[in-house]
Amino acid sequence: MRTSETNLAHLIDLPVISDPRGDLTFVEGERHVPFRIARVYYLYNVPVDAERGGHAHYELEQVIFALSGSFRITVDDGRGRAAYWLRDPRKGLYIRNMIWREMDSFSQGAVCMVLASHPYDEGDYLRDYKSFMTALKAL
Ligand code: T46
Repeated sequence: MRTSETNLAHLIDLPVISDPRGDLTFVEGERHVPFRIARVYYLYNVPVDAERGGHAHYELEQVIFALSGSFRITVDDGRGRAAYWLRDPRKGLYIRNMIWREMDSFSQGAVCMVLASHPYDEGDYLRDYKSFMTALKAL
């Protein structure tokens, strides 16, 4: 696993095993990603003009992959923003808790897979930017 760091998020490079039959990439919780994987979900049939995300999580950590196609993720820690283009299925974006994220610019047919540290819990979401900033200040 190789990572490139920023304060807001970092990219994780997964292993790839290539042979004449194609490429194989695998991921193991607590080895390639820094948490036990409790949930996997994926986004597909996303219209190219769709905007997803627009929230943060109190506790949830995630690693986000573009299994096919590409899209942009903008991350925000309340002090600064950074944008990442995901387009390589071997590279995942690790986003810790208390980071606002927005996703857009999906290519036609893009497939986004997300590995998550916890089961789904709507109570873990901050879906309003002002509430996110207030929660950050309370930390
Ligand atoms: C994130 C980005 C990358 C469930 O019932 N179970 C689930 O595991 C998920 C992820 C969602 N849902 C429900 C909650 C909403 O009623 O599915 C509906 C759509 O979810 P949401 O609007 O949160 O979808 P996105 O694409 O904006 O955000 C999702 C994740 O929720 C979020 O954690 O970081 O993908």
